[in-house]
Amino acid sequence: MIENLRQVAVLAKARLAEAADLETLAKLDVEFLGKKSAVAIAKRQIAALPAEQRRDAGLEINATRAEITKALGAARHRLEQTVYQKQLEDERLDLSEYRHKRRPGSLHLVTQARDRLEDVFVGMGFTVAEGPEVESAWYNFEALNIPEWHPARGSFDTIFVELGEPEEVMLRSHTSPVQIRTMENQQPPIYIVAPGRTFRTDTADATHLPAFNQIEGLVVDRNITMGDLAGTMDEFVRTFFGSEVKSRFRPSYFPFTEPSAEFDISRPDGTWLELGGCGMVHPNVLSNCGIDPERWQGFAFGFGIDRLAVLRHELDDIRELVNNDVRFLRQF
Ligand code: FA5
Repeated sequence: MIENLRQVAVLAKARLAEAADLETLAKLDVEFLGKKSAVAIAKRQIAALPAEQRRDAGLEINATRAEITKALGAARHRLEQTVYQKQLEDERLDLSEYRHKRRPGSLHLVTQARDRLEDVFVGMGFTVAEGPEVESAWYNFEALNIPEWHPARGSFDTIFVELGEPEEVMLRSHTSPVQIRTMENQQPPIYIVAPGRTFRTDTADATHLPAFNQIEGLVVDRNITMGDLAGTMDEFVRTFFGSEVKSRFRPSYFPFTEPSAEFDISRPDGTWLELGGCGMVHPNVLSNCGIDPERWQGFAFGFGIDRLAVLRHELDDIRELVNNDVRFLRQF
C-alpha cells in the first residue's frame, strides 16, 4: 500500500504541474483527494491491516495527502496569476499611440497676444468689452466727431457693405466704435478694453494687412488727465514687454481725441515702431453719448495687436501671421 501511495503522490504532482486551467485543477482535486481517491481508499483500508503496520500506513497516508495538498496549492497560485496577467493584458490601453499620432495644436500668435493683452489690462482693473464687426456710419465715424465732410474720414480707407439706404453700412475700420457703444450703455466711471477684428482697403505689405486686430482702451472718470494716460501706457509697456522696452508719445491728430498722440515703442535694433494712437476723449464725443464733459474726463487708445505680435516674436513681415504655413505656426 505504501508503495502504491508513493506512486500516487508522484503522479498527482506531475498532473498538477501540467494542469492548464482552474477547471482541470478542480477535477484533479476530486481525483486525488476526493472520496474515491487512492488516499481515501487507503485510509478506509487501515482498519484491515495488522496492528503493527497501521502506524506506518497512517503516517504515509497523511504525508501523501499533505504532499498532494501542497502541490494543489502551488498549481492554484500559478493558474490564478496567469488569469490575472491575461486580464491585465486584455484591459491594457496603449495611450502612447495617441501621443505619437496626434500632435496637440496651439493658439494662433495673434490670439496669444490678444489673451495676454486682456490679462495685463484686467490686472490693472479694466473689464473687457465687445462690439460688432459691421457698423453704421454713426458708430464708426459720426459719434466719434468725424462728420461726413471731415477729411479724416478718407484716411480710414473704409470697406463699405452695400445694403442701400438709409444708413451707410461698413466693416469697422477701427475698434473706436466700441467706445461709443460702451458710453451709450454705461455711466462713468468706465474702464474698458475692447479687442477685435478691424478692416481697411489697405494692401498687404510687411506692416499692413487688410483684416487686422486692434485693442481699444477707454477710461472715463473724474479728474482724468494726460498724466493718467501716460502712467497707464507706461505700466502696460512694462508688464507686457518688460523694462528694457521704451515708449514715447508723438503729437498727432485724431478727431475723437484732443490732445492726440501717436504711441511708439522701441525695437531691439533701436528703431521705433508705431503701435497706435491715443489721447484725451474729445468733449464732443462725451456729449454725443450723453455724458457731461464738464463733470467727466477720459482718455482712449487704440493699438494694433498684429503689430504687437510681430514685435514680440521679432518677425520680419506681418504677412507671416496669415500665410497659414503650419511649419511657421508650429514654432510658437
Ligand atoms: C486708429 O485706428 C484710432 N482709432 C486709434 C485711436 C484710438 C486713437 C483711440 C486715439 C484714441 P490708426 O489708424 O493709427 O488709429 O490705427 C491704429 C493702429 O492700428 C496702428 O498704429 C497700427 O498699429 C494698427 N493698424 C492700422 N492699420 C493697420 C493695417 N492695415 N495692418 C495692421 N495694423 C494696422
